[in-house]
Amino acid sequence: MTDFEGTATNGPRLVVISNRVADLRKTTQTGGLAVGLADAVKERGGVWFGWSGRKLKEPGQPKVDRIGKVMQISVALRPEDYAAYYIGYANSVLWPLFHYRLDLVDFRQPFHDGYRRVNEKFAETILPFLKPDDIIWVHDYHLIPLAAELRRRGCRQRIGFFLHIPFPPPDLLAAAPDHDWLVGCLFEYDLIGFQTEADLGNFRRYAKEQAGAMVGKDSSLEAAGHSFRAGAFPIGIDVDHFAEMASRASEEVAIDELRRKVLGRRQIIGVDRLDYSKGLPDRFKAFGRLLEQHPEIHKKVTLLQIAPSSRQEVQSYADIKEELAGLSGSINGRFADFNWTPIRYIQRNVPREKLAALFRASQVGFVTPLRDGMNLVAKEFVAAQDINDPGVLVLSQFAGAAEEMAEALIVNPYDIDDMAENLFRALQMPLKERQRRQKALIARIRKQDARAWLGSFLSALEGLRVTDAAA
Ligand code: GDG
Repeated sequence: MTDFEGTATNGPRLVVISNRVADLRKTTQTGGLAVGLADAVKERGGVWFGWSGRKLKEPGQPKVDRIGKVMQISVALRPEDYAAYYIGYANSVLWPLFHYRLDLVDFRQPFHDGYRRVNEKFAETILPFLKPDDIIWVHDYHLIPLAAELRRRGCRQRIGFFLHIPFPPPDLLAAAPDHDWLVGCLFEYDLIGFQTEADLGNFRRYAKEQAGAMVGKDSSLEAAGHSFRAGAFPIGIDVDHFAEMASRASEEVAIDELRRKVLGRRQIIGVDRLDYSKGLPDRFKAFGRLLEQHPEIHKKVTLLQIAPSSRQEVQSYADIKEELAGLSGSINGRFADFNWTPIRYIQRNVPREKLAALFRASQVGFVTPLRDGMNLVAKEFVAAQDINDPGVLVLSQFAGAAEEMAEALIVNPYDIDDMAENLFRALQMPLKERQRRQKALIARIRKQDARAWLGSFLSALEGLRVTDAAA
């Protein structure tokens, strides 16, 4: 153990708990949670606790590292716990369920048991590190029961929870055999944060209609003897930092851009973790439809799709990978020429700096999830644009980001024709209109950036009196 205690720059010490601890030594993170949180925690300081990413038969003691102002504590997981908790309950039950994909939910009792076991282990491990006036901020669907486990062990600190993914409507949630237990666990937090008003509405409806929660005068909720608050806190990005990265174009990207300019060719870009929630097959089909309906733009446009693999041990992720390889092959086979490949599909992780430059060098950002908590890529694309010649964002109505980004071209990701038409519209859009939309979008994402998100959630949590919180 170290004597370092995690220095907080202001207010009580912050203890962040998430499934994985991000590697704070790296300047680039992949995955929304790591991207959203890493900078904020590095700046404020505190403790970050989570799984180290290692699977060991004998996990041993937690590892404690000091990185800048942050004390990072991580534990390994037993392979069987990883299989039941992470691959099983988190990613084969909760992820599909919360993304409205009941067809992909694979509920099994051992998954549920493994999920509880790991949450108990997390609670036991972090408990000795906690100080009485810490505020604890738990992240995401992997750790819903953590507050209950901490409370059972006598923890009376304020505990907040932020759900990075959508919260489904009550009827849909009711398909999970243990839904009342799951939501009951959420009631143990003092503050529950959602990405959007829509998610918050779904949660409040469940709490009132299915769990008999009462609404207090100050709009707090009360259920199962606990009083708690719930709110919408849309996550943002560090806009200036991203814009700055984008304007430092990498040489490779600049050369590729120059080549396209010479050829009079435009680029549509998509960037996603390879996940069935991101709507990739229909996105490829929409690009194919665009080419089918507009032969005049053949050779004048390409789709660059970056989609690094994730969660490959889950069958539905392996399936989508195969489907996409087939689709891009058949669209390219149908339309390509010796000097034009319509879809460039990259399955590797691209460094963040290069991503930023690629966004700036693209004329259309194509972000079409079937369901998404927020979607940071939509915000990154806007942050990266040059106001003198900005690109156009085509955004799914089912991304949480659509609540804040009405000046994007909003599309239905299930409607291939609608997406194809809007791609065409984006490619034709006059400069004045692009600038008007860009100005409105950048102002909004700057106002609701990563710092504002962190600040609003933490001040809401800190604003709760300890006695309220511990009641
Ligand atoms: C969850 C919720 C919510 C992607 N490919 C590469 C790469 N990325 C980066 C993106 C972006 C992040 O990963 C993905 O964030 P998203 O928000 O789009 O999606 P999820 O990973 O599903 O995140 C989501 C988020 O949490 C935050 O609350 O918005 O709704 O599902 O930053 O740029 N980064 C690099 N190389 C890649 O190839 N470097």
